[in-house]
Amino acid sequence: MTKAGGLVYIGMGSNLDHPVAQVKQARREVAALDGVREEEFSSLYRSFPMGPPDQPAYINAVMAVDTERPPHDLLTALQNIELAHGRLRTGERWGPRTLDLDLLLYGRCCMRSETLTLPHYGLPDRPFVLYPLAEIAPLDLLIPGRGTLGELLRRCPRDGLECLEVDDD
Ligand code: A4P
Ligand code: MG
Repeated sequence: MTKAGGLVYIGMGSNLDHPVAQVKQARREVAALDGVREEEFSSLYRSFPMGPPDQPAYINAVMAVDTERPPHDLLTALQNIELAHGRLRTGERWGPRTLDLDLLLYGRCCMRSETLTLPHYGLPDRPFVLYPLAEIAPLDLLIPGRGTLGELLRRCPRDGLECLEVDDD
């Protein structure tokens, strides 16, 4: 269990080079990290791109893990997985990507450092984060500084978000 208490939630997104396979593979790789145990994994969702519209639809999912690895160390491990998936940082804001792994929540930890903001700044108003999260987390989950997951969800239209499948492999 994290020192901050509670689980760690990781948001996954991909819209290049077989996004469904990218996300499924990333799930296995995160679960195989030292000191990390998978607790839950949401369905896969298809979402309209946030950002430049001339890019493919995204596949998104959320994973819950239990870990004692500290937040920055875990972020580095996630970024290494992104790199292994051929992630290129072109500088285009919200541009297309093979794999994006965001640390959404780390228990009840709140922090803002040069490289890590917790909770993730986009969590409160992104349907492709909130709906998968609500599938695997209780609606009374406290998002530090933002209220409960249920409250955020009520204010967030689905925006065409589509649940693809129950992912049980
Ligand atoms: N960083 C700070 N806090 C965190 C955190 N909690 N988790 C820093 C992960 N990273 C965090 O990220 C930029 C920097 O954020 C990192 O160096 C890290 O130290 P990045 O992955 O290099 O770039 P990015 O992901 O393009 O930037 P940004 O602004 O974080 O984008 P988002 O919020 O990840 O959004 N549309 C749909 N439908 N679905 C998506 O998943 N994703 C994005 C990217 C755009 N449009 C999308 C989706
Ligand atoms: Mg990111």
